[in-house]
Amino acid sequence: MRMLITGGAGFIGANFVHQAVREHPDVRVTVLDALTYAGDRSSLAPVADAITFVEGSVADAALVDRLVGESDAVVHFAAESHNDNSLNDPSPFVETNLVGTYTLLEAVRKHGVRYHHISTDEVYGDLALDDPAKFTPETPYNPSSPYSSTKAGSDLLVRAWVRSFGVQATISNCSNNYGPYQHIEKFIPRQITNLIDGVRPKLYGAGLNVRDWIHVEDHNSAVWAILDRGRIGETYLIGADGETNNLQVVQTLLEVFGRDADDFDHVNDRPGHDMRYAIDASRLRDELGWSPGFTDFRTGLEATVDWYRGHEAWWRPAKAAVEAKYAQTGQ
Ligand code: NAD
Ligand code: TDX
Repeated sequence: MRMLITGGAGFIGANFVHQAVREHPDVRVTVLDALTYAGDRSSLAPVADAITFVEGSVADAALVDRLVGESDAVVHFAAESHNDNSLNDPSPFVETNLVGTYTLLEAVRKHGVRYHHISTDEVYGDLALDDPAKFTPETPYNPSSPYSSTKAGSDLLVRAWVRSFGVQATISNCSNNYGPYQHIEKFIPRQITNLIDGVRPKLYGAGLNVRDWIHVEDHNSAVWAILDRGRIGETYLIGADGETNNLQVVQTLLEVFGRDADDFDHVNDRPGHDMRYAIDASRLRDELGWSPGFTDFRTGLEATVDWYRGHEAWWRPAKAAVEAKYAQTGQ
């Protein structure tokens, strides 16, 4: 089986490539990644000899056509992925998330290749804190940010290519991931690396916003289950019942670092900040028999803290620039 993995030098993609090499030796992996600020070839160093790496964009039609033509399956992780960046400059989000997905879809249509589309729960908008509901595959799309709207648009392209052209595709919409190799612009690794540096964590607004945290290994094991046993044309929601508000995350990290529970700063809120995400993953659990391996958030966080402590050379080069950028918006 020849698998093309886009965005394999990013957070979730790199962990997926590691999992592929470790657990699926029958799969021959080719990674296509543009190595933007979020991509890091060193994340693939431990598996470099076992894969083929191609530097390039998913929006490059000639390159994508060639690579898809040499593959049996495509798993599409590549994206511009950070909400805050999308508020500063939406244009790369449109190019990569919309044009890039369109380019891949045209190639899988031409070559008759199996396609799995990685997406986010943010396409559904947000839920109120006092709402007992969770997102289901039937929840209407209602994205809030330039990031989530381009992801929503890319999902709709996939659905249309399935229905109109019979493309052999599946979609997954996952909740917030944490774990090794996550860029330090994101909430959890930003606060871990702040704490390592003796800096106070930064909480947007009151910190009551809820995210449904899942360990990246569990997201990826669910993607393998869908590739293995998923129904073509179907959408699967991926989540591990990890609803936690941002204040609780910061206070757990403060405890892990042996710091006082109030040793953090409230900073400017994100414009349009989604209040709560929550996933009903029963289709994945019931139909495909998937379940998460990380069920205790604190244990997963501690392992993640250990990883960042042990991999300072990986994140240190980006730290000053990330913090300088946040300082411009008072965050
Ligand atoms: P990331 O920003 O860490 O990595 C994105 C990768 O894509 C990088 O390696 C980057 O170089 C590459 N890339 C960007 N533009 C490209 C282009 N035009 N051509 C080729 N490669 C390009 O992102 P992530 O957090 O690993 O997210 C991966 C996927 O999972 C995205 O589709 C995202 O929407 C989705 N997702 C993420 C989360 C999360 O919590 N991080 C949750 C649900 C879904
Ligand atoms: O310093 C911070 N302080 C803070 O309070 C940062 C960076 C974030 N936050 C808040 C904003 C969110 O409520 O923490 C929460 C998580 O923020 P992010 O890590 O930026 O994630 P989010 O915006 O929820 O989106 C993430 O999950 C869904 C990923 O970045 C997306 O790619 C994915 O689709």
